[in-house]
Amino acid sequence: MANTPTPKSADEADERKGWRFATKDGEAPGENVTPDPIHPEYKHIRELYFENNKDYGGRFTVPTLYDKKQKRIVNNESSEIIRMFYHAFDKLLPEKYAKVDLLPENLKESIEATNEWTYNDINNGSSLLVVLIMLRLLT
Ligand SMILES: N[C@@H](CCC(=O)N[C@@H](CS)C(=O)NCC(=O)O)C(=O)O
Repeated sequence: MANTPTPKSADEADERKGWRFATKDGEAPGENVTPDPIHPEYKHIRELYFENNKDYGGRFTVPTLYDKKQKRIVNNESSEIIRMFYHAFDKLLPEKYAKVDLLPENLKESIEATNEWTYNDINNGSSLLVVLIMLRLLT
């Protein structure tokens, strides 16, 4: 997507502030890495989380689906965002893109099954995998 801010993982210099945006003056590897066009002054994803909730106490995760008009994160759950992308934004797209069906009826069952598997065994299973690798390395 054009003008999509691409958060980079935090490094030690970020003092563990989490995912960061490229900044105008900072290094920005990759042709699609740009500052956040809505808040070019923001350095970290966490600033989006605090924007409407100064007391936010959760994790500062990506992906985040951000509403530019309401200026707020509307969803940060990948399994829900991916389902919204099937059709929720069709009206905003040029016709040639809107008519691309990302959830064709004949593939619906297998797509949903793959989403389920990915969510349970990869997204939420990765912590378990790390623990298993660590146990293996320590024993
Ligand atoms: N429930 C979320 C979790 C997303 C998630 O854990 N994202 C990771 C990157 S893949 C993240 O941003 N981690 C940063 C952190 O936990 O501080 C989803 O699946 O969308």
